Amino acid sequence: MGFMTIDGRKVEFTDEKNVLSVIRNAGIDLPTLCYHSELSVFGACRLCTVEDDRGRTFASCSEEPRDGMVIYTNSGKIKKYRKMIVELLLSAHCRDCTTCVKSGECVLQDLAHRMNITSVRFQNTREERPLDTSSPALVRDPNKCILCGDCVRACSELQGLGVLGFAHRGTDAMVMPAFDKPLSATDCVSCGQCRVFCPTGAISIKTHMDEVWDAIADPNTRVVAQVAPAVRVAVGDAFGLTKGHSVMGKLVAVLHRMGFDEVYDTAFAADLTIMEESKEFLDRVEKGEKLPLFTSCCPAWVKYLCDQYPEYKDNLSTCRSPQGMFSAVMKEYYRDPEKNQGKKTFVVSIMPCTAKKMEILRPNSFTKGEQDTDVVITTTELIRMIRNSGIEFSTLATEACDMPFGFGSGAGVIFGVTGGVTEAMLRRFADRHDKATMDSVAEAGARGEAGIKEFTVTYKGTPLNVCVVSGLANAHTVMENIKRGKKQYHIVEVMACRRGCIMGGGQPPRAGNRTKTARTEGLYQADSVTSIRKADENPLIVSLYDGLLKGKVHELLHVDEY
Ligand code: HC1
Ligand code: SF4
Repeated sequence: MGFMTIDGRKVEFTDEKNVLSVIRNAGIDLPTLCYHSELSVFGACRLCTVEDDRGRTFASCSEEPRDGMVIYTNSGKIKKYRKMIVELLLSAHCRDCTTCVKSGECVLQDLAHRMNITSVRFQNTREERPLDTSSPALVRDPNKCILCGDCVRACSELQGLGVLGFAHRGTDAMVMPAFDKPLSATDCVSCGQCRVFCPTGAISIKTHMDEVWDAIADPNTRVVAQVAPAVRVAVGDAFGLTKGHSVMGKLVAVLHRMGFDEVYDTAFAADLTIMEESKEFLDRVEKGEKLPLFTSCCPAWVKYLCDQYPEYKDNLSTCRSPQGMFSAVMKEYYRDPEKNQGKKTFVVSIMPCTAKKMEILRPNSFTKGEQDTDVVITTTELIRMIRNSGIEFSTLATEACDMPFGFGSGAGVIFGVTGGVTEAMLRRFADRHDKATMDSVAEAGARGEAGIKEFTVTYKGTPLNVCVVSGLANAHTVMENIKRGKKQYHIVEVMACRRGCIMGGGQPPRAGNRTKTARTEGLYQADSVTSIRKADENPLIVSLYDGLLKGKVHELLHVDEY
């Protein structure tokens, strides 16, 4: 513990790792473009520069706090300096703010407002560069890059992939994939973490909102929505509601009002996934083959494994993701002419994830040669569409999902947080469904924010080694341990994004620790108020196996190969 003086006020500090954190904890929102607590310190943007009592200026993100320090965060010199940095960044930046997809969420735009920059004194000497639209999920616009390196560090430090890097020097410096290859020709898995960390519009979501509005406008099309678990806890705060609280009932209402014919919960299909994946798992344990079983619901992880560890492809569960299962079942339901009444069915999947846009194009997630999910929109696009519709979201009365697929158990809801798939499967293995049983499953070891969690459970006398992973850099560690024989697991759950889908690449960005915790707690809370908390007790699932799925389980719910 120590004390420093910040702008004339004595401030205590304890274990903050840099002066910037002490300043922010003291209630001063010092701007930064390149600082993120979960990434390494880069010190490139210099916006967090402060001055000490000897007139020395330094970047507060890269300075350790020391007892007795005297700091000024807003001296005349610092203010001028900070404004100049932003002006220089703006001078080399495409400034089509009104039409930029990041407008309203752009940190650079915010800073320009905050510093009252109404004109830029310097000329842009950078040549205009073409956009990279090759990825199914993201658009890279080099003209909006400010060289903060956030995307570079997110891709290499969190995902262990290093798809993006710095090229050239001086005023020619650029961020790009190696040899300026298009993203689609790299190891990119479309996870969108680079986009989450990008403070400007240099990496943005490839949007599909217009396709959805067009389908809604077509009277011959039945537009069906499925809403992923993690979406419900990331929308409310955009409309002034409590951060992290589930707004599923309002989402159903707003989607109906926007013109969707039917609205469903992907948690219903997550229940289906649990039924299939647990069966597949027990079968493999009995035969002692293809272990560990790797979960397959995260498309970024599936692509990572197929690209980096193809020798383990057979270990992936053959289950389609809940998104894929839902759309296959939905399309099959409306193949019946009596039900479709001559209308085309258009399935819109609302996801926290950019990689889901890639998953729907994978030929192994088609049924009868047809694409099951027509369009994926992310949470960020959904929020924009709600604003576009002008509907007052915060005051909407809640509504329930439609039938016949309108209910997901609590087990399906917790899929959206790391460890959720495992916990849902352990609930399935439990004989009882009372609170004490559910609580003991919750304490088995799947919960918590750690990137790698390991524990052992016993099922019918057999000890099962479980590993729960989030973040692909952590997946790399686990895969190397498995490959070298250092670890033996029976099941490995992997979600590509740290903390799971709640922090997916399509969620509203700039989520701090409070938001991450609120989203996690929001999903566990939504689960705890559900009376059916086991996938196998969802009555809609039970009747589906006796009806539509008869003889079609493999065709609709599994992939033939990866
Ligand atoms: Fe996910 Fe899943 S949990 S992958 O994180 O298995 O995207 O929310 O929809 O498909 O259910 C995402 C979330 C989501 C699938 C489910
Ligand atoms: Fe890297 Fe993911 Fe961005 Fe692709 S989408 S460049 S894998 S961070």
